[in-house]
Amino acid sequence: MTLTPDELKADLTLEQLKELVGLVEYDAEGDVFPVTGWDAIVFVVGNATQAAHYYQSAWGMELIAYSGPENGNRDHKSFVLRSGSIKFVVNGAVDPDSALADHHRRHGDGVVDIALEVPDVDRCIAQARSAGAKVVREPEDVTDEHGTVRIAAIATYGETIHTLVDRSRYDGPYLPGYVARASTFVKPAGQPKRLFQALDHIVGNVELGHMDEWVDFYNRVMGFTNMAEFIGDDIATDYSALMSKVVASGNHRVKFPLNEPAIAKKKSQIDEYLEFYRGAGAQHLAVATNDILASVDALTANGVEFLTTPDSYYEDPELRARIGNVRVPIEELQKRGILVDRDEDGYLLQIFTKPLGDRPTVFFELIERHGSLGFGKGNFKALFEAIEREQEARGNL
Ligand code: TYF
Ligand code: FE
Repeated sequence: MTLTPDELKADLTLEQLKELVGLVEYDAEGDVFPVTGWDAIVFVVGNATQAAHYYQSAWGMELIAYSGPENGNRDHKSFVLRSGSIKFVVNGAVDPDSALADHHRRHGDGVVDIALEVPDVDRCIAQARSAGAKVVREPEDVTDEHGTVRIAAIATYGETIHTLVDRSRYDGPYLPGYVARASTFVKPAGQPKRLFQALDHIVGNVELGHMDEWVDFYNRVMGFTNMAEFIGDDIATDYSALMSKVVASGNHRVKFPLNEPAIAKKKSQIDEYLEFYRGAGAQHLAVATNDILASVDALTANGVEFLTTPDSYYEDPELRARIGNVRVPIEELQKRGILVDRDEDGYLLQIFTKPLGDRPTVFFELIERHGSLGFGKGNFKALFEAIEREQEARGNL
């Protein structure tokens, strides 16, 4: 396993990345759809100019590229931001007749494209097509003075797509059509260099009864394998009101939990999402940090709001016994509302933000892994109770 160019640029070592996001060794021979890693996560937002500021000022991201009316793109503004090995792209309509304006009216702020870097775009498209996937962009070379990218795209759940990019012959800041652009924003003194270093997983919410269909899509079309962690009927009816299964690329760089609503005692948070997003879409992005305490402190100081965790969670003797020793006293986690879970491979620390935009749809998770390859199964009850408190405050429970 080697590092991708973006991981190299982020000064990560393979060992650090393995620890951060839980990579596994796998046999690349026979992979029908080889994926190198995440390329970029593309958002449509109501105001990209201000969203780009938010991702810099609140999330400590760095502006690296731009496309907009000043360089010939009269349709929309597009800002490319980076933190460690992750790129976020925020797009907002300039032209009132832009398709993005329409997309935004229907879905609100959200993820339109989970772009993946692949070594062989044509091979992936041939595989996807033969497995019945919808190809929304045929493979093509796009060239500028920085070189050539080969690019194509397939549809996934809702109106979300996976762009597939081979950028091995390209050294521009993002894609042809973009110019390099640096942040003018000055970081607050004392803030860590980065608040997150990598992307761990992106969760998709799909309609009732469709989870297995999408698990099957990722199995058949993209050769992803199922991970052990899932939320079945048993957990669903008692408190989560959702079912969930996880698929991952061969080396686990790319992990996609997939949720569907479940009929339970309360209205499912997944139904609330589907109602306000107007269909299936990306629910949360989990970003990996190697110091979740410092990240939460900086984000909180920058005005980012997290779900709260009651003191009873930390005082539960069963939890304490199960968790054992972690790298800091439990009180340090309690002060910040950070959740902790342990499994046979190790432990993880995690915390969830409130929804990022105006609609109760997409949110972020911060995750610090110490060996655990899971998703915080032991925290599901406390987490879903916290989400339901928010849902209730919004009048959607
Ligand atoms: O990604 C996961 O599975 C965990 C748990 O609505 C989770 O972060 C699952 C569903 C959900 C929120 C969190
Ligand atoms: Fe998660």
